[in-house]
Amino acid sequence: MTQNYKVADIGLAEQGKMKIEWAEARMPVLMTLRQQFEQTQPLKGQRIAGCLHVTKETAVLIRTLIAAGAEVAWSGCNPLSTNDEIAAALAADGVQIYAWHGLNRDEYYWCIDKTLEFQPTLTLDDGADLITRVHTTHQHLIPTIVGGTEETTTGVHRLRSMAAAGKLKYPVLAINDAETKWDFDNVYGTGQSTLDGILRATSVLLAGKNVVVAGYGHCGKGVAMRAKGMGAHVAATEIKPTAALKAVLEGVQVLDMDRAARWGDVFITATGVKDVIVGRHFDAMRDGAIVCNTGHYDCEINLGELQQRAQSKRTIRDNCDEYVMSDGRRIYVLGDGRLVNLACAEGHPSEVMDMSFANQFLGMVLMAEQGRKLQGGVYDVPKELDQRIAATKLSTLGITIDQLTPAQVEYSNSYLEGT
Ligand code: RBV
Repeated sequence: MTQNYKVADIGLAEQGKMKIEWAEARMPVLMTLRQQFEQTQPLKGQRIAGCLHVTKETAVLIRTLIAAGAEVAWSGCNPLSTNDEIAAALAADGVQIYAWHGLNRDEYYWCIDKTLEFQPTLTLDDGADLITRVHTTHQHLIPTIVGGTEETTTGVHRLRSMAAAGKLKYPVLAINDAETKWDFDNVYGTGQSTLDGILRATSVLLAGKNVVVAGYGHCGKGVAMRAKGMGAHVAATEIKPTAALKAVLEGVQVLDMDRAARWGDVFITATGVKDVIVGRHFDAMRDGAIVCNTGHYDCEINLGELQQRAQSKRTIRDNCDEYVMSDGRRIYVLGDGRLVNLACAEGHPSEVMDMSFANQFLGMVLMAEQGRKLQGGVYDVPKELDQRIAATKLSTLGITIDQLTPAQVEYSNSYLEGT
């Protein structure tokens, strides 16, 4: 029998299974959906190709998709985010998975292409690399794909550009834009896990440090909030006037990067744009500066320009490279400038991924049922689905909320009531 997986070490499966069990106990919404849809099998007959970080939380999503009837083939969506124990556990359970930590660019696309050999009917993306691959090298698959989903801000942005150019050939749900995704995952998930990654890679004291957050979107805001909570002085850099103003009114000083480069001890990029920190910024940084990225792609920090300036480079701790400049200053780069929360820690906590992946799961069900009727393009997650996920999360937390009385409904719909 040919092996339908490629992972680092299948012998790690038992550790992986325990980690998945740990996550399952913290993802009650997804587990509720699993129980519900095991009966009705809405994904029966669907072949799902997924390209999303291979973490314990993703494993819970994969198990839920399978429980609802789908066949699944999976690859990671970042060379450094695969947890090898989880990949082994999934392979041991019979999932077609092609993912290992530290793969190179060619191997990365080889893994994605393996999942496309499986001729998916649905695609599930984080960063849109899989959809892009379908639309460039595997266009023959488009007629049999009914729809897709996209997890993250950067991916949704790419897909909207593709759709505007008339190039997106099947419907894709923008999971990122669901309120139960961006308002929680991007803020609290990124906030905590980014600091978790920095601390695991460096173990520095954050209290009293000058922390520069590049980009004050939902992710940057979450990181800034948590860094402040740890006692750091926080500054943000921005290109969007309204975002910069929000930072100011939330007590975060705003600097341009040239000034921030001189001021900061720790730099975290969260912009989704390339070349946010470049050579002249490295020239201005103080000795011991720590630089990392929490945006989807690794282009935010221009490591080529750092490399050119550096006299030497060594890995001084796990996931922490020391670059020594010609004047003796040392600059530390974490996780090769890739998503620091996934490269250096475990990604977002299970409790928050519970809601993101409930959206992914229900998004897949929706696309299986309705994708055929939709044109190519980017679609929003229906509002009622968002509220349903939030309501389930609340009930699993044992929290009850009020309901409008008929009189209150009438009041809120009336335009005649005044003082
Ligand atoms: N992300 N997934 C995890 N633990 O599985 N952590 C973070 C996990 C996702 C998150 O939803 C974000 O939008 C995306 O990674 C960025 O690639």
